[in-house]
Amino acid sequence: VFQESDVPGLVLVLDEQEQCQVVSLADDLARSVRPAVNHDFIRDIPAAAQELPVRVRKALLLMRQREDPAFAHICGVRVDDDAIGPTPAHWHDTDADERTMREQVVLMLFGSMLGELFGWESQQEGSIIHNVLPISQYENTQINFASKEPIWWHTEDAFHDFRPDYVGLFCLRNPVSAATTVSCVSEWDLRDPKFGVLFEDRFFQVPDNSHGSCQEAAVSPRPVLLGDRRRPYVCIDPYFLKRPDDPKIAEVLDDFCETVSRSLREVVLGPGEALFVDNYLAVHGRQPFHASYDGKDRWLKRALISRDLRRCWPVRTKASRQVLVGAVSC
Ligand SMILES: O=C(O)CCC(=O)C(=O)O
Ligand SMILES: [Fe+2]
Repeated sequence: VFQESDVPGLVLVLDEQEQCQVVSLADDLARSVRPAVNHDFIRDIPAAAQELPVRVRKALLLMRQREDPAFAHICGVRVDDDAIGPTPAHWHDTDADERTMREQVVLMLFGSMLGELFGWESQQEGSIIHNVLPISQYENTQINFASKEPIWWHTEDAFHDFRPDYVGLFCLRNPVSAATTVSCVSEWDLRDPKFGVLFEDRFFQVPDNSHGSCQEAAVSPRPVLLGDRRRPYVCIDPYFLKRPDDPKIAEVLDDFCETVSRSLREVVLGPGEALFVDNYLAVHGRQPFHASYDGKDRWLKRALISRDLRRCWPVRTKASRQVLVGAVSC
């Protein structure tokens, strides 16, 4: 059924009929939500998603139920480049949000097959759908608004106990073919017993820049690998991980990072393509690219998805069950 590749990911190319089905479903919903996505609307999405093409539902449900594939690349939704208008200069642009309602709805529909969408209070003002676009002020910063600086591969929100189970990206435009990078746990040779130390609670992961500058926030030690030794889950953002004091442990960590980097692949998202990454079974990042700040730059929408928001009750905000306390500001 699917165009299976020889990698631990799945590629699904929608046919003509499926494309129309997705777009008309999204358009109907988008019309009812203008001008802004609100939480009542998001709660209606899972029921509407039952009307997605069966191949899309099967692919994403497979990813959720079997925990394999570790990522899904879904291609074929048409994006009208004129209708979405210029790439905004900042993530906070309500006009741009309105122009891209259809695309946001597609991302929500697809994402809801994997779980519940949520936002962080400390990130893009609690938005459920994020903008990923270059902002000149962050050109050289380790954040998804960067362009000259690569985004080192990472687990999304690795510092947080209630990090997303999946990260969903939907590409609006990518004129310079900047690549998203992905590497999957199943590709890493971790048989060497030395990697056992990575399962121990000894690593200090601080919040990344997207949650504001809280580098000094108190964090408790945690493992980099968890679960079954033969098929572990991963949780690491090396750029924001404190270097272990013990040189032997630091060396194991370096070897681990090298192992991950060796199997890093590039996925170039084109307009209308979505990528869902299992945030426990794969890491992702992005290659650097040239930003022009001319309204035509690369522009993605992003969603964070939890398999179960109920377990996130300790960090629920008053505002909504779907907005969680991220990094505590300092
Ligand atoms: O821009 C991309 O392709 C991915 C960036 C990223 O890591 C993110 O937004 O979480
Ligand atoms: Fe990321």
